[in-house]
Amino acid sequence: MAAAFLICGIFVQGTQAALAQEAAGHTIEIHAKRFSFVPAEITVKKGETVKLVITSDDVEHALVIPGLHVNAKVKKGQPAEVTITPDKVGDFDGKCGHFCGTGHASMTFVVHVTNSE
Ligand SMILES: [Cu+2]
Repeated sequence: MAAAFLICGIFVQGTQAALAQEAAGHTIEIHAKRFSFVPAEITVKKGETVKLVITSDDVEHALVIPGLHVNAKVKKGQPAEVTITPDKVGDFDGKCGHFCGTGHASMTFVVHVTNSE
């Protein structure tokens, strides 16, 4: 009886840890700087939850990815966090959504969403 409880306890603990990891997904750090995002493209799997942490290295920027419903203001000294779980395979174009100077239009970003297999 005691042994059964013990095994059960270990199993539950392991499952909770796995679930917590799954929910958290993984984090991708992106830096915004006149006039580019670094990295300028990322690849994520369909159905996978990914947290994007966007940091400005100079002035205010924004990361806008219409196809993934992302619109994040990125103020200097205030990293922005966005969580995405893409449900479609494809390439989703993003760009800077806050005018930041002459090269603003060249601040592009791409999310490649691939099949989970
Ligand atoms: Cu800009």
